[in-house]
Amino acid sequence: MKLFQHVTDIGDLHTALQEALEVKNDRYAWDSLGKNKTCLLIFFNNSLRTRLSTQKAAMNLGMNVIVLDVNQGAWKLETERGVIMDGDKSEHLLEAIPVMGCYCDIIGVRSFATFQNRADDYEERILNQFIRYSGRPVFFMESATVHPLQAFADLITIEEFKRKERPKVVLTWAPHPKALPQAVPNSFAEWMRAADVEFVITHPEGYELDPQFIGDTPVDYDQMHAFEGADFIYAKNWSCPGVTRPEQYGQILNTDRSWTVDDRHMAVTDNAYFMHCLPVRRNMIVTDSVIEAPTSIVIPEAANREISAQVVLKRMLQSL
Ligand code: AN0
Ligand code: CP
Repeated sequence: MKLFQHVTDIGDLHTALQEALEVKNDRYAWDSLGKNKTCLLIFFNNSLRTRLSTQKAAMNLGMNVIVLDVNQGAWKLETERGVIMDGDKSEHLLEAIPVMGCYCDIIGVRSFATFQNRADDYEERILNQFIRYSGRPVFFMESATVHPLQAFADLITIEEFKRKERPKVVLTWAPHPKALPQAVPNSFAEWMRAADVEFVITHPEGYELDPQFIGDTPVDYDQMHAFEGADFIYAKNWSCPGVTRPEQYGQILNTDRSWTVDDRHMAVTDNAYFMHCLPVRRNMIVTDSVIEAPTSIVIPEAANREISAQVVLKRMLQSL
């Protein structure tokens, strides 16, 4: 595997889940696969889980790991071509990327949506430059539009906890004080459509996700109705995707706290498990009571980030 961006990059999902299970059963079984191989993790944004779980996954495989926080200690990078660099940016991404490629065998990159312009974010300008100019396999650690390591870990978690063959999985929007990207819901939708689940999305009007990710997934504007009989509730905030009105891209259109997932919501589900990618703002996205309930599986979900990252790194190492 040379690229990990979309669900299609992982190939057959049954095989991938089987491999995830094998890795989870004995995560040190491939500890010489990464000998003398270096994994470089580039962060343009903050992270707790992605940073730690991906390092751990690489170490399980015997790799060396270098982590760079671009905004702490590296030169400020220009990303646009053709700019006269007489401002505060000392280096261009077009030199920085091939240089980074010189020091590693595999590169992971986190670079969130900037919300300045929908087209730029949805074209994945930054990550595509890493793919073109690094000369290395690239895996996305949350880009402007996708967070595939999260979605893969979410799928592994659903597989582990499901009580019926084809569970009902509901992705629900929930309120948040800051404008957040659509990467997590986009990837979650993409992966759930490929999985054997009944998938439903609920959000207030105006928050319609891009059809390239949700396809023909049913969207219910009535949150309580969508929750009925659910086996998994997957909460997440996202800002306006600007599908029909690009000028609204990245805006907060709704702050209605009746969308906060609480016991009233969970009561109409089929004793559903609660999921969230974390970090989560309590009593905005979900109440203390729901996230602390025995049906909350946010911690095992986060633990599976090590497993999804290890499967991806293992496959990349095997195809070097
Ligand atoms: C980010 C987001 O919503 O995309 C990262 C989540 C994994 N969340 C925040 O910035 C709070
Ligand atoms: N879920 C997730 O990606 O968390 P971090 O932003 O802490 O890496």
